[in-house]
Amino acid sequence: MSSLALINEFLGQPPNASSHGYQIDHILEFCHWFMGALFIGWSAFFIFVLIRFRKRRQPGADHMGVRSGISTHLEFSVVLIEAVLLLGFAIPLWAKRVNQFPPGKDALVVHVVAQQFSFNYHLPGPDGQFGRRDVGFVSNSNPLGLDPNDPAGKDDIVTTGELHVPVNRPVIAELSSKDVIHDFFLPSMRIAGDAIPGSLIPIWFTPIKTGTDEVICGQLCGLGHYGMKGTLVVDTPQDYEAWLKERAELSGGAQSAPQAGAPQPAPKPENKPASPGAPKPQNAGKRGPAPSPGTPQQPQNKPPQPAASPSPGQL
Ligand SMILES: [Cu+2]
Repeated sequence: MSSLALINEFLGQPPNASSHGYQIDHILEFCHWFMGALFIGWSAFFIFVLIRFRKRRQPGADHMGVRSGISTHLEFSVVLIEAVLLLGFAIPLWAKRVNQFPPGKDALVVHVVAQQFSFNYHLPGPDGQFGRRDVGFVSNSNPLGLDPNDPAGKDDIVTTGELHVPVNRPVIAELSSKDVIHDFFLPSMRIAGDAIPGSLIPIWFTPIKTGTDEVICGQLCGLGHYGMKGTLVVDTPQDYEAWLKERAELSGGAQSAPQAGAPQPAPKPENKPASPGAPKPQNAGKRGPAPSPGTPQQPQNKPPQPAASPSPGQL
């Protein structure tokens, strides 16, 4: 870290590992110094007026108040600096995060499905197509409810706890949740996004350093929240290919051709009259238990290609 990152270091920020993170670090660093300067300035002013206008020296109240314009100028400067920070830096940075998604074919698209108390990852495998997911298929061995009858899902990769991504390639993570609201937070990537049941919320970042980083849940989500951590491993392209191959072999064994009488989805929530406010698909505000982790829904922030998958052969 440079000497300009003293406060970030003091606050325990892990070193930045994403392409946009330095901008966030600059804003954080500047805001802290600015707030520090304001704190010292206002404190000094407060002490000054306590002494200057003490009763012994100023027995009668002065109803005219300050005659010079200096306080107006000072306050205006503070407002101006804050406006520049907000309009010039914070809002453009945020707008780029939510509006300018990289094209799906250039990016690695991964579905992140949070649950109490871990993160599951769904990758499309060599064919670049995400297999269908249905809540009816969810079991201990199939945490995301991958449909064993869907050919597109045969080569899909599902992992829990650890996600590998290649360095220098944009990653689009589409967030959803199986139970309550979680928050997929990658401190070293300077990015976070809420994982909300019934919604698909995309976030994106480009890792620029290989290494192992922490993934944490940034939303109090239950008793086990403190332990809801995972690992993000940023690999060289070669290591990433090797990991993909290894995972594909592993999941190929686990999710190979369904046996005769392949499982059919269990009754859907629609068939459960007990469920209050019977779920309507795409009703993001719906209440009720166990939303489907995989039912395709419209992303709220609309990346250019919601169901975007890397083109075949890229993985
Ligand atoms: Cu959580």
